[in-house]
Amino acid sequence: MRDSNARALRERAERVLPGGVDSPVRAYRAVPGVAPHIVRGDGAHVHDADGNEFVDYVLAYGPHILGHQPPRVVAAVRAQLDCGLAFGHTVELEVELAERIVDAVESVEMVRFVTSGTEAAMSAVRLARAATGRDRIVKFAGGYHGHADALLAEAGSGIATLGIPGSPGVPAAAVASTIVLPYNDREAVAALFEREGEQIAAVIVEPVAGNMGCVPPAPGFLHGLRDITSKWGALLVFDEVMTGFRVAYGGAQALYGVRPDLSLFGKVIGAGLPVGAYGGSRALMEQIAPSGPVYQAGTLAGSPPAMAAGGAALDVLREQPALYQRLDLLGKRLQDGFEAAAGAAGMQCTVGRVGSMVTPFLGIEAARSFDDVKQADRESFGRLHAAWLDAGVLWPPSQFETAFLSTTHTDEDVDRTVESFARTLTRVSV
Ligand code: KE4
Repeated sequence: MRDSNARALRERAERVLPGGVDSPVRAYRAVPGVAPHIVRGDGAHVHDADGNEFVDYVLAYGPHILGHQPPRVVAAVRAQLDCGLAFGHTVELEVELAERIVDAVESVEMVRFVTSGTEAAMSAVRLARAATGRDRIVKFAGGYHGHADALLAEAGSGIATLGIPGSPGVPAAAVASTIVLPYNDREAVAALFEREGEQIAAVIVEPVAGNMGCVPPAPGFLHGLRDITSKWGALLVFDEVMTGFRVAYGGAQALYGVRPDLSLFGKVIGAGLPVGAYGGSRALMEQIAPSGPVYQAGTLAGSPPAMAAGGAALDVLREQPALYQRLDLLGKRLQDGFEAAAGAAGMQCTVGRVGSMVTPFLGIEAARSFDDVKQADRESFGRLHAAWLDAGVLWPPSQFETAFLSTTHTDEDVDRTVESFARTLTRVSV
């Protein structure tokens, strides 16, 4: 892989952007390679300034479920650009996208759009605290809900990738009401609520963990959270920023049959443009200003081009439900390939997967919690990632990030990825 332009861009970027990036994971600090200088994406592939082409499993960390530049999305955005970018007034596109989400997600009667998953999470926590009159919130180790102070305790994603315990600048008071438990540990949640359930406003959870690599919920875990929170009058918040409209059109809550009180969305509902959203019952959501007293606002919330993009993407997914079967088949092909290759190489490997969210964990046999995945062989992952870069496979540059497939990936893309994985395993000492 040629990378002189990538190196030049990184050097220039590091002079004006901290770490040369606008989001830490893009700095490739946990892997040997240099982040490619991507100039164009189409379908499942991206092209860089050095003339390399990659099959893309980053997909901007989730939005591009339909691949890069899906025609319906591009056309919708182009049409909106001809009308204007932002007006500071409600436009029909916002209402249409909200109606699609309300129609798709049974637990959601109203939504509020914001411009990131972080804003959605912080707003939902504020609403849960206001609605219950309680302060404490429960999150799970390795769970990532954006970078708002209260939620940065033992977070996943970039915090885990960089191995930083939390973040300087977050006052102890900001996380004093945040309780962190092990993911998939229903008993720990039950015991906590027995001790202090009447002080807990909400449990916030990724229904499929995607920010410690892909870790599916253990059988009964999500139903257990629903039962416990209902019993104690706490709210259950599903962070579906990554899983919403990805693992099923109705999200993970439809897939697992658990009805949360509040849901977060992002990524797919913006199809690559900045969007976040939180939603729930009318009784809860009408407590948000100006209907109610809980304040939240945003200059570019409900951005018309972003609403156009998300609306077009959801239309394609709703009109073609077979796309979810296709995504699951591709994900299974990738998982089966990884498992067969690891078996043939006599290497320990467990693959976390739900639909088109996939992560191979090298050197461990099970990945049920953050403690489990922290035991994975990150050095071997780094060598695998570098080999994939050389082979034209763009994989998230961290063991603690989920890879994604799109409806434009082909069996050949997947097979090429597995072949490179197999070749590398024979050289990687695990
Ligand atoms: P943003 O503020 O980055 O839009 O969303 C935060 C967020 C909230 N909840 C979940 C489940 C998420 O996955 C995210 C963001 N995901 C990461 C990928 N692990 C974004 C990538 C990045 O930080 O650059």
